Amino acid sequence: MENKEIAQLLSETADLMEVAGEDSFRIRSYRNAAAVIQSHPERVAAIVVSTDRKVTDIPGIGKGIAGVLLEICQRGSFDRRDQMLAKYPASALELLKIQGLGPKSIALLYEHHNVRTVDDLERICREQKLRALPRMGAKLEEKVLRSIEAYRKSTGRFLLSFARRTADELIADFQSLPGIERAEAAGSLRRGRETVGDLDILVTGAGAPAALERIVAHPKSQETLGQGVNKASVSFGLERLQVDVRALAHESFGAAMQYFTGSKEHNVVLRTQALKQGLSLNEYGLFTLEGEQRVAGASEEEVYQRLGYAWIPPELRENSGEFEAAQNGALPKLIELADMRGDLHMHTTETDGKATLREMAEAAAALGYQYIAITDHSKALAMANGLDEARAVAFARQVRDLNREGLPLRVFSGIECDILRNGAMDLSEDALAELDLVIGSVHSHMNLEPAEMTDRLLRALESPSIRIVGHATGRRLSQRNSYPFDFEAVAARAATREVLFEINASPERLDLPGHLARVAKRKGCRFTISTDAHRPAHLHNMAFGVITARRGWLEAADVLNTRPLSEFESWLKEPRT
Ligand code: DGT
Ligand code: CA
Ligand code: CA
Ligand code: ZN
Repeated sequence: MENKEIAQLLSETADLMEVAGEDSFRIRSYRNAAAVIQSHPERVAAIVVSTDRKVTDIPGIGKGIAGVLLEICQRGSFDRRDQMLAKYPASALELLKIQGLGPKSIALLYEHHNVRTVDDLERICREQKLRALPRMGAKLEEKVLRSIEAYRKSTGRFLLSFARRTADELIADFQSLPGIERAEAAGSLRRGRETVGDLDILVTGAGAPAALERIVAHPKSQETLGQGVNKASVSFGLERLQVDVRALAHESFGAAMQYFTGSKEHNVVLRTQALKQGLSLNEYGLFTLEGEQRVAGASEEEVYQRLGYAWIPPELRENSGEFEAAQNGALPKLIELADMRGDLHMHTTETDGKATLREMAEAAAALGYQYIAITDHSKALAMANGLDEARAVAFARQVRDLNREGLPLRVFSGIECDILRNGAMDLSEDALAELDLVIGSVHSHMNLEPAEMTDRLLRALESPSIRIVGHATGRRLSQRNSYPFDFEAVAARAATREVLFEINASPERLDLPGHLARVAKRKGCRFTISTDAHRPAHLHNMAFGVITARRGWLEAADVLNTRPLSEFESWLKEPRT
């Protein structure tokens, strides 16, 4: 069993114990152990079962937890967890994912109204019974209903980053089998959607049938959902991500990639187009209607070309104008990861980051960047120890000195300055002017009326210092919807003020989403793509930001931090009013 899975069992149990109102000391010990195990560099399960090592040698793991770990390794669960699951249905864990509801509220709802599932919860809210409970109220009832809606939208879907990781793991596994020619992911993952419903993996070569055997027998496969000659489906990992694996003949690979990449809407148009030309298109190839002769299928390019289109990048296959563009030679030359020259949003130990400026600079230099901006938080984010004016100015000076002393790449002093509720910047313009780069972001008061939120953002755009709007919609994938506001009005003003939109590459955000980036581009906006890294490993998330930009039809020229250092510096020095 992997560390992550063990950690999950422990923290789920802690959650349920909290609902049960149990001793907080025990709860904390499970939570702490979960954190320790999750970040332990070695597989804890291996230590538990080894004869010459003791799991209690890991700092933070005591005798009690050691016993629990042994039980988990022996039978995949432990006493306490079984007790909790006997008391509360596993669906109570789901209730904890509804924003605005803590364990105490869930316990109350369970006690008074036998709320066991999200459906139960919704009914109780609609019947206005939640507001009558102690410390609740009508406002919370509304909030919970909105959270349920957000949760339903997200549920059953997985973050792109997680889907990518799982697919890469499986593809590497398949490729280690003999006789595998190609193994690739299709579906929404290949289109770069921000969340993915299930994985679609296609395999060719003499070894392809063995890949189907392999996925069914995989130690992490929880359940076989279907198994045939050409296809196997399993539910994979503790997260129960569905994985569909298809074995294909070499000459069908292109047609199959095309078909299973989708989207459905895109494929409908392409099939219709084929029929108009007397051809039929399916996952095996492109065929003549009479005689059923194959005219294309080994590669996607030949399928598109035979039908009169240039090859369409997967990120554009949403039936939103890509066919016209592909017919007229008007497809964009989409931005690529290799175009990126810098990363303009990251945090350090100065606020809530986990690494120092120098560590972040070294990690960024290793990625081949020419420059970065360090953009720690401002004082309104007190929880993150945000910078006040004095600290911000001192930080700018410190960065100037460090650059002189020598850094592995050029570092700019920046700040991610909070946009306050009224649209004012959190720090004085005098202080902001000392910094090289100012990102303005909303982190609070996200439940304003749309008109008020629009005004707030419009006012922020009037700041002489703001150069970039950070994660403009505020969404948190699977957790929180965007706050509603008039995006087009804000984009139009941003274009006039020459303030850029960030595409935040953090997998939980991917904000702006692709479709809004496209809207903003039409309004004349330009962009940055940055990771919002809180530790060096997060710098790799740039890839997800670039995919999101591609879904917004963006080219390298639309994105400021594809520019070489000299050009970026002249942009920084442009006079502002
Ligand atoms: P997802 O998994 O919900 O994130 O989205 P997709 O796009 O990966 O959808 P999925 O896994 O149901 O199907 C993969 C692709 O197969 C889909 O994008 C288009 C293609 N496809 C074409 N026709 C059909 C059809 O009739 N049914 C299904 N299920 N897929 C189809
Ligand atoms: Ca899929
Ligand atoms: Ca599928
Ligand atoms: Zn932020």
